[in-house]
Amino acid sequence: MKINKLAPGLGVEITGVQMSELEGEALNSLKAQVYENGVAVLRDQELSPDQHIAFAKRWGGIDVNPFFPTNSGWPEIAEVRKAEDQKDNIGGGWHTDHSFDAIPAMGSILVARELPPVGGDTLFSSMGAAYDSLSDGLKQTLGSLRAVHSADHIYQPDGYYSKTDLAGEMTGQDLSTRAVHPVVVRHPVTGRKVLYINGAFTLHFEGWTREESLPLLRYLIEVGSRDEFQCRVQWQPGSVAIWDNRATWHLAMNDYHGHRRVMHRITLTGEPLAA
Ligand SMILES: O=C(O)CCC(=O)C(=O)O
Ligand SMILES: [Fe+2]
Repeated sequence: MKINKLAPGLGVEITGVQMSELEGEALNSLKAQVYENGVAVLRDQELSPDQHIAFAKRWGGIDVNPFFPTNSGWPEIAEVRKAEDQKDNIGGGWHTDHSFDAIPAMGSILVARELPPVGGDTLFSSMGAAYDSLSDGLKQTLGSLRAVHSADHIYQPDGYYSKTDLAGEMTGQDLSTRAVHPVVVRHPVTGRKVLYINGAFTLHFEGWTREESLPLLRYLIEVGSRDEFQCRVQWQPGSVAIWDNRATWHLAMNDYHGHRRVMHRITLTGEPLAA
């Protein structure tokens, strides 16, 4: 396994292994890379949908995402698609997946299936580094706060994703989502303190109004999206990214209009979060 850093603060590129063959100690060292670095991109993978599912099961549990179109025949796989004539993309703003669940998904395994000729990169940002950069005073204030998360404004039929592929999936389902989490979470594996709010799903601090919360939320979102905490994954045929939702945010670049992009995603089960 050859490992190169993608940026000083987070992200590694891994070559020289086939995920489909990884188990035991080798799988554990890949897991450690993801937990320590937030995101790992593996190159030159030959991974069929069945092998994608088998790998995710060896990692841990699979959360079937109720909001995404499944790839016919593989309910565990969500398709993240953008058509040639589509303008809005999925994941185009900074977010972490599933913070609106009581036990948010640990992370995802995203496989490139159809890529635009250029563009369509995914950016990641380190929430450990963002937290570390704050003053002791703000850290102390945030340490006593919890925040309310929901995705109702995104997945409801008139929500933000009604202009994407997800629209058709959303009819007739109970889509109400709500969870409360500490604003600063101790990463369940590394023990590192991470900032756990995000621009897509965090509505307000518990016990505060939305209006009162917005100035501080906006400030934290600005800090979390600074260049110095980011890395960029440039996809190639055969690339697979595995990321940790607790340690990172991500953003899918929407700079390839007129071209199709199809990714296969499996969401990994997480564990309860605590301060
Ligand atoms: O398409 C991508 O690069 C990422 C989209 C996204 O936000 C996700 O799959 O969670
Ligand atoms: Fe996402």
